[in-house]
Amino acid sequence: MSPLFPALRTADRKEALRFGEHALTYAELAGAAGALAGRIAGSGRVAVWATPTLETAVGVVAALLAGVPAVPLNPKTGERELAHILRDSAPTAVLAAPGEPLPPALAALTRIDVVPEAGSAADPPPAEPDDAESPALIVYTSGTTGPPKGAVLPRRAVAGTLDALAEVWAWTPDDVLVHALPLFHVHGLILGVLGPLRRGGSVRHLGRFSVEGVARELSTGATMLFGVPTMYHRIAESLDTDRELAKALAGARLLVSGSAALPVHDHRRIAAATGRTVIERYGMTETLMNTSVRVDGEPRPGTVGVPLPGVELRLADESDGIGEIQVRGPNLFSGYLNRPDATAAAFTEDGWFRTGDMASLDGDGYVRIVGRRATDLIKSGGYKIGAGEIENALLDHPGVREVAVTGEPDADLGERIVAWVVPADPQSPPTAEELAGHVAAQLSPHKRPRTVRFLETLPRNDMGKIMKRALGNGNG
Ligand code: MCA
Ligand code: AMP
Repeated sequence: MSPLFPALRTADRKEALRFGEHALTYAELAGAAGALAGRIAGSGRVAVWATPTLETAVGVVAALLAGVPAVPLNPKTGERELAHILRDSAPTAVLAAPGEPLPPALAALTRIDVVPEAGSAADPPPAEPDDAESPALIVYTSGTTGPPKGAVLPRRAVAGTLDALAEVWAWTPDDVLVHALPLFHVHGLILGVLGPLRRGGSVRHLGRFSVEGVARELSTGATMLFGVPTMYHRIAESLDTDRELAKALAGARLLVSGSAALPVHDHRRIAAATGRTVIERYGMTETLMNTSVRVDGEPRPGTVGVPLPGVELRLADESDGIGEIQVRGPNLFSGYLNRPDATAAAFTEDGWFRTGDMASLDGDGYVRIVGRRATDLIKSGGYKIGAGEIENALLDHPGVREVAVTGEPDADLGERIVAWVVPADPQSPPTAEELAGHVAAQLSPHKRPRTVRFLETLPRNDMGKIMKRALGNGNG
């Protein structure tokens, strides 16, 4: 297979990566990542402590150059989830920024500091593995029940999805991407960092999202923005009062939203203030990108566009024009790590991947996502979160006797996690803050319930199964 990053071979002085004050040219990145690749070559798997920093980008590129599968870790992962991921992925080493404190769970691993200034551009980076099927990244993603599963993403899928996007977005080396997404998921890491590097373009990462940061970068040379709907919602909220922001967005070449549906209301507000239509693309950790509105196609808010080149898409078990999206193509993962059962269950007998997303098709093939098959999956802030994992964590809290978790509509987050709790002692129930803190510490802060409602009993059917649909206006 040809190299993932051709621009590292012709390493020049063009800026590749910028994180705040810290930047690297292609020549510097080739030097730093090449030197690190030499150090980690032959390691089984490496974990990457994925803070939103230059070090994370260099560490992941080094792993890809060395052909060592990288497991990006959310640095805010709580104890229980981190222990699970480490047990499951069994990395031999962890790559981290020098001085970055690491939790005790990582103490048994060899720590390798990522030094962006290291290495010499004079030494060419090592040859990348030829095998297109060799695993590039293992990205953890939640299901309805149980702990997150590691999606094994081969080099073929990473290259294929990025090249398909380049075609439909006319993405070139001249593009400068701005984003503020976390670097432990597909959106922020593969699309947001590896995408520009594969094209030989540039990326500027804001460290953390702010509307001001987006406006600043788009008015000083950035050409594209990638964000989740929560970010576009916050941008839409600011547009009325911020002329500079509207001007900056109007000047962008491409505004792309994904990871969850961008409400048509926010589409309209942004279009009205900037004259620009946000383009939506639809993907999944296991499939990388499936569809997108094309830059030369008709923008159609409320749809996620058409299948990407090379991706086959069908609707299964259609009723009233709505069916489950199933896909096939070079963009797909190789399977879940250590989970042949779950991998088999994810595919149909004839080899199509079941996304669990329900959609209809416009006459000309544009895909409209209308919901999800499993109501126990919640999308909050663009993060996929399983109700079951939160319920399990809450059941471990001594103040909780019974619990059900649902998602409720939220203008900012898309969906908000709601925990319905029967307290162990009705006289002194735990506080909502305590329960949110417990989930944040065990799983991850973005999985914490934003609302806690106390009940005397949970509604159950004759079989004893909790009837989530009977809980408030939850979608469960
Ligand atoms: C709050 N915090 C807490 C607690 N409460 N920490 C510990 N205990 C607590 N009880 C902290 C958080 O750690 C965080 O810290 C801060 O408070 C705010 O957290 P949060 O509420 O999560 O932030 P937010 O303001 O709601 O964030 C909105 C966001 C975020 C920036 C839009 O949701 C986000 O980055 N979303 C992106 C998700 C994403 O990339 N999804 C891609 C996966 P601190 O202030 O230090 O941060 S989907 C994918 O990849 C597929 C392929 C696709 O299609 O794209
Ligand atoms: P994740 O498993 O975190 O990779 O999230 C994948 C899921 O995000 C998909 O199965 C969809 O439900 C959802 N998703 C991603 N992009 C979009 C989009 N543009 N519109 C609606 N849902 C989306």
